[in-house]
Amino acid sequence: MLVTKYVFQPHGDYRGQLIALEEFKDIPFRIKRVYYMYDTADGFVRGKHAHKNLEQILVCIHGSCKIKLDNGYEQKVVPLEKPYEGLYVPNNMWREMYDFSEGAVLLVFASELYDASDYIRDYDEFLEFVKNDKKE
Ligand code: T46
Repeated sequence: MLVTKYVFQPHGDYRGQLIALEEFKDIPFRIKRVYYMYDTADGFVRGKHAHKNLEQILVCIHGSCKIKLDNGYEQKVVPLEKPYEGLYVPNNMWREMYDFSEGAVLLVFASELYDASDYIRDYDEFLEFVKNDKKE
């Protein structure tokens, strides 16, 4: 399974680091929504769903966490631990976020507005969905 990780260019100087992200340049889609999670309770797993139509870039801008990606055929665990690394998560991809370090902040750039009906929250339904998608 191909996993795409972006390495963003920091504009560093003697004051510290700054990263600027622009749609279609650094982020490969129009950014319609940005959200972030923090204060994640110890031991909890977030996500556990897939999207039918949503592209995202995940950046752990502080601390670290792990992302499990599953396309219905293969699984991969991607650690996110650098504020200059972004993980691309396409549609039809089951995702789980876990192992958040203390103080971790996970920032997400999304290609679509929030739409509760775009989520597939049942794993068997997800497997069925990707199987049928491949047939088309
Ligand atoms: C994803 C992973 C990486 C909103 O009202 N608007 C939003 O844009 C989002 C993302 C969430 N919410 C509400 C819906 C729930 O009541 O916030 C609450 C927590 O959302 P959820 O349980 O979906 O959070 P995660 O961390 O399981 O999943 C989120 C995104 O929802 C999802 O699209 O890919 O992060």
